[in-house]
Amino acid sequence: MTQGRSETVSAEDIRTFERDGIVCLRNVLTSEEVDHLRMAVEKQMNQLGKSATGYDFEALARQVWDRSEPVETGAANRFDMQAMKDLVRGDAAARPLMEEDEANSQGLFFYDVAAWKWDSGVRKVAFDSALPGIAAELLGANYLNFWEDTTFVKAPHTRQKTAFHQDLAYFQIEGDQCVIIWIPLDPVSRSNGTMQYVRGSHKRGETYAPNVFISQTPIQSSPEKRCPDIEANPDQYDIISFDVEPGDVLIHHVMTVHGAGGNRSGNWRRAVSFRYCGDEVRYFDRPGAIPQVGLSGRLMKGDRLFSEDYPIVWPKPWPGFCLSEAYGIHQAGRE
Ligand SMILES: O=C(O)CCC(=O)C(=O)O
Repeated sequence: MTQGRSETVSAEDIRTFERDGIVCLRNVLTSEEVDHLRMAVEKQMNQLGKSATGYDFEALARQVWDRSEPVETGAANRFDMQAMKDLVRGDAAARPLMEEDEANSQGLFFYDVAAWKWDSGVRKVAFDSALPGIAAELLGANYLNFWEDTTFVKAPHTRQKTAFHQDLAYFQIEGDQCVIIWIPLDPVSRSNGTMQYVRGSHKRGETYAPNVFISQTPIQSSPEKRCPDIEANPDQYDIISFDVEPGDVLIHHVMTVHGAGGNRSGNWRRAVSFRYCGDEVRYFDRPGAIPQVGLSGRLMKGDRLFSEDYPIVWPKPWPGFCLSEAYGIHQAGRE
């Protein structure tokens, strides 16, 4: 592969991405790469209750709507869940975004972030797979920084939907040269919560406040407007979704509005999403953006993302260069 041209993205894919704000690419990751991610997700899930960053949003939703006892989050301290509960309960327009499910079991909507910081397998895929080249090409970026990975798992019979939202205002960035690559680790279709995208919504020129995933309720500190209630009026929107297999990826623009159904099936729906920013993006400590974990704190408003927090993953110093290994040496040297 020559630098700047990816063998897995065609001119038609680029047109689709620019027009729709979403493109599905098939067979991009190898089974070994998918396995690296599965193993990292398993480790994250085993740490639920013990890690600082792992949450079960289905449990939060149950407590919001059942008005039950405080949310038990163990060692997780990234969010103030009681404040989230109060926020949703205080929102007159909020309502449960739950699938009807006969099994009505206690599902699990697992959420975690930043496995790249401690897992070499995630770094291998984030830095050294075909993904950085594809992202750079779709964005027309000269270079690319890796922003973060996020894990979204819906266990069998998880009723909680992912509320429709737009990603920009979740991130401490200015500029929209950014893509999100959603990577299924199981076969995913409508029945177990494939992603749904409002086609062309990246071109509306509107920024929406982040919400709390279980409800459209906006994060209070964001000055942006509330995302329209797409769940209540799906026919008014051009919503597209894709049945995907492990190895496929769904790539959306940071302004594209998207959400997902719950998992009504008896199968798992594990996914990881990677976020990449191009050279036009600048750091901006955006009010209402979700706090990131373990940052060096070196970047100021208006800075390029040059920092150990956001490694440059494209272009490579030379073809075949293995950035994840170099990063591992850098990390080891610091311990
Ligand atoms: O997997 C999900 O349910 C949501 C994923 C998402 O919103 C994202 O990757 O930006």
